[in-house]
Amino acid sequence: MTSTTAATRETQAPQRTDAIVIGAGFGGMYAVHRLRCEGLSVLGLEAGGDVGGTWYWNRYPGARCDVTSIDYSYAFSEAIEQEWTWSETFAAGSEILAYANFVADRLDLRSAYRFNSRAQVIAFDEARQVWTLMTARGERFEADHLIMATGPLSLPKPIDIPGAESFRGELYRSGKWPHHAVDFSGKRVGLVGTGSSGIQIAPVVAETCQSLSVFQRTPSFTLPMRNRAISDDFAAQLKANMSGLRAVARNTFTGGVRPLSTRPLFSVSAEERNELMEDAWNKGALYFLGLFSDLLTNAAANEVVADFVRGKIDQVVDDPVTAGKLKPRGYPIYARRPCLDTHYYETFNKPHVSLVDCFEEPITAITETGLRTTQRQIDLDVIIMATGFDALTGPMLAIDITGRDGVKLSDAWRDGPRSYLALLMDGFPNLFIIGGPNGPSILANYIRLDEMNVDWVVDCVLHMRRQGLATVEATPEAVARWGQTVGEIADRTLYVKADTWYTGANIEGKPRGFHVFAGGLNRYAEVCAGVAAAGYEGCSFTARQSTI
Ligand code: N01
Repeated sequence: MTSTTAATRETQAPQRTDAIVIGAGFGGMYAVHRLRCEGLSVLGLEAGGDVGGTWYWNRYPGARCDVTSIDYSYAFSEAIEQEWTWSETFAAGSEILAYANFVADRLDLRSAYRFNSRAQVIAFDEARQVWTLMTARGERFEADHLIMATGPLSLPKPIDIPGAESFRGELYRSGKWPHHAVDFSGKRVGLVGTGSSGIQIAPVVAETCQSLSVFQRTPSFTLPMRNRAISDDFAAQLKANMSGLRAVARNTFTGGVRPLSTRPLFSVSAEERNELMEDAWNKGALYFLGLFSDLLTNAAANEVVADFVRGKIDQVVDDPVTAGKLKPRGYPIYARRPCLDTHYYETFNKPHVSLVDCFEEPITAITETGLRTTQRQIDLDVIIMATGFDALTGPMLAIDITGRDGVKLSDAWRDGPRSYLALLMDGFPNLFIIGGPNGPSILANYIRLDEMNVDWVVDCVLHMRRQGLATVEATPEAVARWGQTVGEIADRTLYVKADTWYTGANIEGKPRGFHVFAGGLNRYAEVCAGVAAAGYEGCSFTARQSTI
């Protein structure tokens, strides 16, 4: 872009719509659709080149959702449910992206969006009661309502190992994977990071590369996904029973139809629970995750299950030293996001795959020819950084947002994110968040949460229009009360016992805290519906100013 073009854009009158939706992931797409259905003018902005959100960016080999495809899909349209057929129980990233594209085509969503448009500076103009926005390309827009559907995991963590620019080979990041095919054959590959992304990447890359070195710092607990093809018969049965499945899912803790138990671990004998765990392990993670009710509240029960999984690592991995290093210790199972894998532990039995323990030998630099640890230089042709995200708050804080009285979001969230129901804030009128911090967020089925949040937001906007109201925001008291509720529930769980991206521990200098509502999606839905039914209790509105 020439500077003249940028200057011209800055002097042009900004385009004005009723609402701006930031993000073309599942939350943003549904927000655009619902607002348009209600007759509002909507502009969608998306930094990527097309729809899909996380699935647009995370195209790494082996990418697959750890929520079943039947749950990880929209429920708002029966027609779409009937027209789309999933091919596997856990869909691959490419199939989910194809689904996002199918929905975008079906509902003509792209016509509302500007792609390759990254929102950069956003400010509330109090005199005019309007949000003003400028993109990284200098385009300017205005709207009454601003809907942040920026996602919890859309900002990759910066590479914190020095020397990346000096590497002469190929360097990829799992969260910003290129759109072209990457050929690993005959190449020495180094994979840094063993969270959900790294654990999915390793087995696939190991199939074709010359050698794979997996750089592991904190070992993750991972469970066998046991993904299966969905037969035509089963797909037909699912479609025939979709409304019932959706009703069940809506009333669960996670928003999915997976099995859940009310049985505390120590309520059954050691022999019986071993049989239960063995059976569930063989059936797959979906069953294993729902075995006992108290794993996140009872440390002793948690340790029994953690030990079972460690025992499985011993059974699968041939080399006892490697098996020992792969075993997670020092934090409760499920306090970090449990990973679901396909042959991850088995991958370490391949002669060309090795594990580098970054606790014993931390990586000190990326060099011209590979990675250097405190003990040696490992020469590589390809480095894959699967090192995670500045999660939950990072994507919104990456935008320069200024609310009422010139208050910056970065100041309002200096000690951690503050919000009411994860939907509204105080001091940021008409700014709505979809899937935001302090909500069920990453503990829930995200698409169910997106739909729930969008419906609440759109209903609130319609309420305002009916009542002649100009702005809505949360009261400071409601924000404080909600923060306390979220904190009290978190403190009763083991989530707070691990250093994870859940708590901000993966980003240096980030305020620590578990800013996720751990009371269940079903409970959260009740609370949000109750607030709306009580006339938006905890919210303050201003009336529309007369123009006469
Ligand atoms: O990121 P992570 P992710 N040197 O933060 C390591 C979702 N997701 O992209 O823990 C060496 O979990 C870091 O080590 P440590 C899902 O919610 C879902 O894998 O900091 N290592 C860790 O091992 C998931 O939880 C799906 O000690 C370094 C890893 O990098 C979330 O995204 C698939 C390092 C980062 O793991 C994030 O997963 C993928 C360094 N300097 C993602 N810096 C599915 O649906 C970081 N690490 C299946």
